[in-house]
Amino acid sequence: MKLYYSAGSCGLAPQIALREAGQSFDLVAVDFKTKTTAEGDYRQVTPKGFVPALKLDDGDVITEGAVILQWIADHNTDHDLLPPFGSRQRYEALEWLNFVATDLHKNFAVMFSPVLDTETKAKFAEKNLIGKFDYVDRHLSTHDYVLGAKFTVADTYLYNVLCWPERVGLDISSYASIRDFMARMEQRPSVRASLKAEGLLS
Ligand SMILES: N[C@@H](CCC(=O)N[C@@H](CS)C(=O)NCC(=O)O)C(=O)O
Repeated sequence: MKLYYSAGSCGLAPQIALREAGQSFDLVAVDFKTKTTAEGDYRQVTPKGFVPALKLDDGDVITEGAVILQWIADHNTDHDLLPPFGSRQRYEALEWLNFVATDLHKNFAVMFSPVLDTETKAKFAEKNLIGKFDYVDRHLSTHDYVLGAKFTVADTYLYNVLCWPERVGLDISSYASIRDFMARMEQRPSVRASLKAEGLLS
């Protein structure tokens, strides 16, 4: 199995999930500018050109981070990375995956845009991100992980995007529960190993 990623991007969450699932995998770095990897043209792997992509041993390729996370959980059920099919808790986890993908991840994408100026980005963040950090912080003030005591793949995605505020000039240090969540996640061997593999931790 191969996980296509780029250091510091949204490929971190599936990498953490694969490690939590005890899966062996190879990491393949993608150059965003040229859309190439050491293997060649990344668009041959996925015409979307985005990371993450998970290539299975039979050559099948799964894309979309939130879906890759569900695939990892559903193919490693002994690791309890998502609640059982049909349970209310499963839909709560899926709500979070969707919220992170659409309301956090994609709003962060605007903050990384090279075509917007700093002032526009600050206004955008004020309207589209800050209130969401308030919501996440409030939730985490009563939940160690997204679903409570139990770690799921939703935590990997939330952790992944909450690594980004500093990089886009947003100070979220006043959110104590987010800070505690990040520290809790960083105690997990899977997170530390993933950060190391991406060169983000020595
Ligand atoms: N819809 C995709 C979006 C993934 C995405 O935005 N990936 C970014 C990195 S976080 C990317 O590959 N960007 C490549 C580029 O900007 O050239 C998903 O949810 O997985």
